Amino acid sequence: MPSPGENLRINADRLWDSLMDMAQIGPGVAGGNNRQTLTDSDAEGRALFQSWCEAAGCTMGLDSMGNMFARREGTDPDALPVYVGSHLDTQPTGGKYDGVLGVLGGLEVIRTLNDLDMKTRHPIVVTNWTNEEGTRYAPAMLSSGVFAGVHSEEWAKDRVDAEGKRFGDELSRIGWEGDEKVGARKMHAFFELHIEQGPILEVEGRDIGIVTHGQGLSWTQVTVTGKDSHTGSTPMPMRRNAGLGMAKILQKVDEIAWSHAPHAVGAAGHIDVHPNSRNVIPGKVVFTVDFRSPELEVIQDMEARLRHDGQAICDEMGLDVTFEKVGGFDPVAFDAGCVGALRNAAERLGYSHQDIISGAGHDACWINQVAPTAMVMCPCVDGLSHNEAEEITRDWARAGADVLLHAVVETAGIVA
Ligand code: HGY
Ligand code: MN
Ligand code: MN
Repeated sequence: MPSPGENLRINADRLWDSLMDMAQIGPGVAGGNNRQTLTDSDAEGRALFQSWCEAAGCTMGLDSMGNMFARREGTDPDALPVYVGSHLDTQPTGGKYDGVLGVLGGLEVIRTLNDLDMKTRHPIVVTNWTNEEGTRYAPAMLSSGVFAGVHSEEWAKDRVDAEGKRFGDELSRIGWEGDEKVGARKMHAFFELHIEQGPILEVEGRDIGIVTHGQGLSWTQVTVTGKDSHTGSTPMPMRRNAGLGMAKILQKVDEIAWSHAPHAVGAAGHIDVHPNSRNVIPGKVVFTVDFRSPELEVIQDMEARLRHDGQAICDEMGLDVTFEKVGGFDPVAFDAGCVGALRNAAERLGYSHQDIISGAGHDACWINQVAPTAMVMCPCVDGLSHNEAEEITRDWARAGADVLLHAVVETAGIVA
């Protein structure tokens, strides 16, 4: 089958307009987005996405985890579809492009093929995965994980948020729980376009990152228990300060990550202090340690040292401590064929590019377990993401979507 010509390009203004229109839904307080999963704004964003897909002639599917599928027919209805997509949910102080660029970049592929009345042998399906972020409901990439058979649907639907609201109940409440059995769909391939969420591509002056691997992730929830008491009248030797115990453990987390420089990273982004009152020694602190590395044995070493050193710190301070693994996945190597299709596309289109390892986790990391999968990245300004000031340029969005278009079309097979 013919390769797409180098003049096959997306409509960059249309893509940008759609990104800006979607950004109006679930606005943040500083120019970004707070469109957290299974909220009313998530439902609103889903409805807008569905209206665009239907306007583009797609037929819609919805599975029992709320994963959305917009299908453009191919000439061979029996051929497994090429899937393309990402996520529309955001962090509470999220940006306009994390995830959204991949979903709307996939829709732009469909829109461009419609403009040109181009046919492909394999159908193409644009996907919105529910709860990629894992911020309201841990773990991250929850629904693509259920789709890939990593989590059971029952376990996923029993996850609760900070207010005790159950995932399954919230999915049903917003009206986006489908009848389709999650994971029943079979894929010819899956491609995901995503912003880098780090500084490498911008610093190197590259338009495109060809993602060969995704680093592994480990989330350990730590609960330190001491004793609530008065910050003024409790003598220092009598204190059982869970907050201080957490501080010492987080210092150790930083040391552990640095000990595996330059690739390993570690921090805690989620911290709940109880009772969180100005004049009460914290009697209980719950926090999640996020370790990542491209090497599995490094992740395992960091997890083990957290437990060992954290226990020693708490023993010495007379504190109780528990450790619970609440999320994680091994480092990922993406499909060489799909990676090659993306790299050939960047070459053909004349975009500067380099291979890169993804620092963030993505739905593609799980889908890679059930279908040939690869990712393409574009830079983001100052490498900033998970921040309302997240920004990209129109040209970076164009480059990423052009490369995605070529790889998807080539993999789906152009029917002249
Ligand atoms: O945590 C991650 O890497 C992703 O942004 N959910
Ligand atoms: Mn993302
Ligand atoms: Mn994210």
